[in-house]
Formats: sequence, structure tokens, C-alpha cells
Amino acid sequence: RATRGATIWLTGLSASGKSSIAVELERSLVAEGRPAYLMDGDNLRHGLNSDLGFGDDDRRENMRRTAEVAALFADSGVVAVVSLISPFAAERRRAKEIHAERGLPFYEIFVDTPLDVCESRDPKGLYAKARRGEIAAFTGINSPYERPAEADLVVTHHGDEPHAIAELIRRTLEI
Ligand code: GGZ
Repeated sequence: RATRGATIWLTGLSASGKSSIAVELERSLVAEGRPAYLMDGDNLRHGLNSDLGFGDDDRRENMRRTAEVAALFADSGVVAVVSLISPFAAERRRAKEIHAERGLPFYEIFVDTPLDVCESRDPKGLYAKARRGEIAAFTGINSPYERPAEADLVVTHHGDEPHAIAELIRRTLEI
């Protein structure tokens, strides 16, 4: 195969900057003629995962399905760029295994933006709603986020522009 696929999996809190970085990653790869495709949790939840909510089991299924689809893209030679809160370590590990079983490269990137920064951004007002008790299980407030212990790369998203972080990711992964 001429091009080699891979999955770049971005995990982190809501409003951590995952999606902005993922958009820049996809754009940067495509600009060089590398096929890349962005899979954003928020968007997947409108189609493939529209039957899923935010309970623990549904989040697990959200991660499982997304990992399977990303592996299909990677197997076809595309760089799948996944942006999912993916709060549970066991399912992130499973996503990695799904790729390893098929000989596909998988990189876990932890967008480690502190909760107070994410909450002060609050672009959709979801943190405020969660604080008012209007969301049953909101990640970081009343639903857990298990910090990755073995990410391939940890990035933060204060100060640096998303495109600079995307380039750092590409340099580090050599992708
Ligand atoms: C977390 C929620 C919730 C709850 C709605 N908890 O920042 P956003 O708004 O645009 O993207 C978030 C998205 C999270 O979906 P994921 O599929 O990435 O989550 S997971 O991996 O945990 O399954 C957020 C919005 O949906 N959102 N309600 N309760 N985020």
C-alpha cells in the first residue's frame, strides 16, 4: 500500500481544545495530500451514535464504535483523527488493542487542559448548566474523567494556537 493509515486519538475534557487541534491536524495532513478524516464525538453523536447518551455504558459503546470505525479508516490508508472525551481508561486501552490486533498504528494524545480553564471557556454553557444541576452526568463535574497515564503525547491548550499544537503532534509522531 502506498499510504499508511493510522489513528490519532485525542482525549480530554469538554472545551479542552481537542476539536480545534483535530481540525488543524486533518487540515495539515490533507494539505500535504495525506488522506485524513476527522471523527468528532459531538458530530458522531448526530449520526452513527445518535442512539447513545452520556451514561457510563453509552459512553463505553460510543468509544467502542468509534474505535472500530477509526480502525476501518486506518486500514484503508486514511489517518483517522478522533476527538472524543473518552473518559475511561479501559475503553481507551481497548481502542488501542483493536488497532494493535490489526497491525494499525494508534496514538493516544492527552489534551491536558485543566478543568478550571475548560470551565471558564464554557463555549456552549454546558459547565454552567452542570453546576446548576441541569445535566445529570457531565464530565469533570459529576461524571469522571480518568486521566491517561500512558499517553503517547500530552499537550496543553493554553497559549499555543491549535495549529502549532497540531504541528507538534505531527513532528512527535513523525506522521
Ligand atoms: C460530557 C457532554 C455532555 C455530558 C453533552 N458530558 O464540548 P462539546 O460538548 O462540544 O463536546 C462534548 C460532547 C461529548 O461527547 P463525546 O462523545 O466526546 O463524549 S464521551 O467520549 O464521553 O462519550 C460536549 C457534549 O458532547 N456533551 N452532554 N453530559 N459532554
